Amino acid sequence: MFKRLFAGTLLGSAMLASPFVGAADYTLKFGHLANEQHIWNQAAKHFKQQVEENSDGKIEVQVFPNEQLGSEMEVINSIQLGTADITITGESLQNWAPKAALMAVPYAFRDSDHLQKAVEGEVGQEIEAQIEERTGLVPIAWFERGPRELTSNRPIKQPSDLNGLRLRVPNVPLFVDTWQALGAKPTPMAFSEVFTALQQSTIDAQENPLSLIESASFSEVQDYVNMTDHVRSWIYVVIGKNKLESMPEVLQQVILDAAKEMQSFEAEKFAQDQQRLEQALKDAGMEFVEADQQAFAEQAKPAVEASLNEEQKALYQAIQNL
Ligand code: 2Q2
Repeated sequence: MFKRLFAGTLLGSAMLASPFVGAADYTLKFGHLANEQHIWNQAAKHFKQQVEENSDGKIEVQVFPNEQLGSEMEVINSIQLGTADITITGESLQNWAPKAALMAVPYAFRDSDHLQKAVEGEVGQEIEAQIEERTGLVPIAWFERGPRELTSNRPIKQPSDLNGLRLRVPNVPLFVDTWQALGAKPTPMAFSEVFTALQQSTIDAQENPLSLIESASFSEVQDYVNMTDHVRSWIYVVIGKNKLESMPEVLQQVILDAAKEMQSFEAEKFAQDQQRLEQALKDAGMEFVEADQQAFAEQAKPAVEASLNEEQKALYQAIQNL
C-alpha cells in the first residue's frame, strides 16, 4: 500500500513537469546557436510544446540552445549521422548545396517584401530542393532575419575604414570573398568561439543581425555597431530526412504542422524584437554608426558576381528580377 502511494506521488510530480514522461516513441534533439532568451529558442520551445501535445506524447523534443549540441557545422554533421535531429541553419549549407548561398547574398534583397517573394516562390523551392537532395536535411520552417551589421572597436563608415580589420565570419565562402574584396581580413569561425576571440583580440570584429549581437553579449567586447545592413537573409529550421521518414505518416504531419505554427509564432516575435533591439544594445553601451551603405554595396558587387558560379548566378538574376 505504502509502495503504491509512493509510486503514485512520484508519478504525480513527474506528470507536473511533463505530462508525457517516459511514453515517447521518438526523441528529437533540436540544437541551435542562440541563447535561451533569443526568439529562435522561444520558437523552438513553442514547437516542442505543439509536437508533444499533438502527438499525445509519442514524440519528445529536447531543445539545446547555445551550441550545446556543437557548432552549426557540427550539428549538421550530427544530423547526417543520426545523433542529432533538428537545427536552425542557412547560408552555411552552401558548403554542400551551392544554391543555399542565395539565402544571404550581400545587398541582394531590397527589403523584407523582396526577400519574402524569393523564399515563398520558385527561388525558395529550388534552394530547398537542393538542400534536401545534397544534405539529407529537410527545411520545415523559415524565419526572416534582421540585416547583418558589423560590430567593431573603432567606427567603420566607409569600406576604406576596414583596412585589414580581422573579422570573424561564419563558415560561408561568399562572405569570405566579399569581405576580402572590401579590404578586411575575414576568418571563418564557429559562433560560440567569437566572444572569446574578441575578448582576447585574436579578431577585431564580427558581423551579425542585432538579435545575435545581443544573444552573445557582444556589447561586452565591442563598442560600435556599424549600420552596414550588408546582408538580408532568412534561415531554415531543418530536420534529418531519415529520421522524419522513419516515423509514421501521422507523426510526420504533426511535425510539419507544428513547424508551420512555429514559423508564424516566430514571425510575430521577430517584428516585436526588431523594434526593441537597437535601444537594448544602446542601453548595453554600444554606439551606432551610420555607414555609407551605397559605397559598401558598390564595392561588394563585383566580388559577389565573381564569386558566384553559373547555377548560383542564374538564381541571383532571378532574385534581381523579382
Ligand atoms: O554568424 C553566425 O554564425 C550566424 O549568424 C549564422 O549561423 C550564419 O548566418 C550562418 O552560419 C547560417 O548558416
